[in-house]
Amino acid sequence: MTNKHSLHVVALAGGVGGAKLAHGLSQTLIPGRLTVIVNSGDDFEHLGLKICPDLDTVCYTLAGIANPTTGWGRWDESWNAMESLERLGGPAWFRLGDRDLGTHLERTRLLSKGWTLSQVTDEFRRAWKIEQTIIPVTDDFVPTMVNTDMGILPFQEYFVKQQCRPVVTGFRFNNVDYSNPAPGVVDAIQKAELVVICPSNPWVSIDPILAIPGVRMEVLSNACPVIAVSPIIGGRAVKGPAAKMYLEMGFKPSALSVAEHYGVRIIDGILSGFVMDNKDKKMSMEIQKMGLQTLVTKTLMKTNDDRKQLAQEVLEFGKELIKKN
Ligand code: FO1
Repeated sequence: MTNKHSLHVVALAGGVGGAKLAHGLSQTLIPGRLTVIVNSGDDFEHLGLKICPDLDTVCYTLAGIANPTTGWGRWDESWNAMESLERLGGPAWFRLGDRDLGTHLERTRLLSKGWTLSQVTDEFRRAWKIEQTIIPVTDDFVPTMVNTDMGILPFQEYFVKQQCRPVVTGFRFNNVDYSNPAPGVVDAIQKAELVVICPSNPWVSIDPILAIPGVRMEVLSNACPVIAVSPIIGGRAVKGPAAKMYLEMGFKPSALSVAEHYGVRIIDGILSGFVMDNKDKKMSMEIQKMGLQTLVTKTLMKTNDDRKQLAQEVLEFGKELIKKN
């Protein structure tokens, strides 16, 4: 690996795909130069515990303790508590492993003592020896609600309980107008020399971040490049329901649709650059015609080397855009 980069970078991330690129960035940037701002729209209360799936996925991944098979939850997990709960007839549709449960128990305990979610996250990050900053986008409860043909469903009921089967017609971020960015979010965006939108679901991972009052505006007020990495490769989502959502919302799932979703900064969007997979090379001209600089490369991250390689290329691309700015 070449020398680490010293840019101040903000990464916006949701779950598994976002966490992988954030992990790559954390390994290619000098400690302290990366701030990962994480979606909190998936958060919910379950079994009396505060569960923050995307926050935990990002933390576990950067700490090197994530489950490599599922992408979420802990590595080397056991399921005794779930088995015991199930035997008693309790709700076992949302699988919480024994090790993972420790996180939710301690987070819930600290929150009940008056800590904020961002304070708890910072405490956990230190305990897990993560050297980069990780912040939930907001300390307020702004749950994503999914409008479907089965009615309005809280996100985890749609995603896990119903296995993303209902047809999606829209999304709502409850309480968003009354929410504020968590401490550190605005500062990090103002200081950023590059903003990277990780390959997360645009509808339910990135939009809930940009919807928190002030966040989108701060990104736009900073003249630095904003680069998105497409989570759609060859018309399919690498993981999760993004492609299905695009179809159901009336769009063809493609890298182009993702670029159009975020839009171009000089018009009324947010992006200056777009990173897409080799498989979608044919679309790059069309995306350039929108007014975006493009990087076509291998974006599928199967190994840790893939994460570092993609991060390295995104940072080099970002530096080129900074020079052109
Ligand atoms: N996803 C599932 O598909 N099934 C589960 O039982 C499940 C449990 C779970 C527990 C803790 C956690 O942090 C995440 C968990 N996830 C599970 C993943 C999660 O709900 C989604 O991947 C995200 O919300 C989407 O980014």
